[in-house]
Amino acid sequence: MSIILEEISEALKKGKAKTVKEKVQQAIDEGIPPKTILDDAMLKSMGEIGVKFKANEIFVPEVLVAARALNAGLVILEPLLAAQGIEPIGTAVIGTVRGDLHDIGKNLVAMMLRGAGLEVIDAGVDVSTDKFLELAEQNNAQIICMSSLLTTTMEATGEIIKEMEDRGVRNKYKIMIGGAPVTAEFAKKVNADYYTPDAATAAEVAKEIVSSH
Ligand code: B1M
Repeated sequence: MSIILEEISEALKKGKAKTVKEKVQQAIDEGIPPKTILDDAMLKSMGEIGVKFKANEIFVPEVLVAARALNAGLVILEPLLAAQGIEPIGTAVIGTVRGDLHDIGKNLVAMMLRGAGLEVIDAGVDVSTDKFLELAEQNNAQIICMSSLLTTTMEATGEIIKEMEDRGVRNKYKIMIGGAPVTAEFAKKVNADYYTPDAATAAEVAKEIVSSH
């Protein structure tokens, strides 16, 4: 890997957003293709962050600063990638379900999905069935991701899936659910397609879903 790509990678892993932004610009000025910068420096190092996070070698704050650094570089790369017709690998809509205002975990999942190369439409918190479906439809999403942190709102996840079934649109999307009280058993009970315990696993599974879609 060229020195500049290594520098971007290191700065991203250390969460140095300003350095990432400057070095990404420098790499572009040196003629390195935006896709190479994205894949070989940024997504690769974000993937490494995910692996360490999963192994409890680093924690939420480190992931958040790395994700912020990733976003700083993406601001420069995205218009160039779009101009070259380089598409994200897939699209996911993510939100915290209705009645629930917790968004730290949901934001982490969104960042990891972006880090895996997906376009992520963030519906925010307290998200209704209508909102999930409207955004999924508008953006041709393949995946709907629902987060819930309360034992009460976890039930809303099941209700939203049931409402999707009643409207005949359930099978248009793969549904992934997660959040502290959610389990694989619960996901099965409410007919979600996937349960993932953390943001890094969510990104891995999302990547698999869109590549087999
Ligand atoms: Co609240 N809260 N809170 N809270 N809060 C909990 C969840 C609670 C366990 C605290 C406790 O009592 N010990 C408890 C829930 C109890 C229960 O239901 N059994 C609780 C409660 C009761 C409440 C209120 C009802 C309190 C009140 O007002 N009486 C209230 C509810 C408001 C509402 O939502 N309607 C409330 C409010 C709040 C704050 C606003 C103060 C704040 C939220 C701020 C914010 O999010 N912007 C807050 C916080 C911060 C917490 C705790 C302390 C931390 C949650 C968090 O962000 N964790 C929490 C206690 C705790 O967990 N220690 C608590 C860090 C985050 C990275 O983890 O979100 O689990 P988490 O995400 C993980 C995984 O779960 C997973 O990936 C992430 C990591 O990789 N994941 C997914 C998450 N979503 C996923 C989706 C996926 C896949 C994986 O696929 C789609």
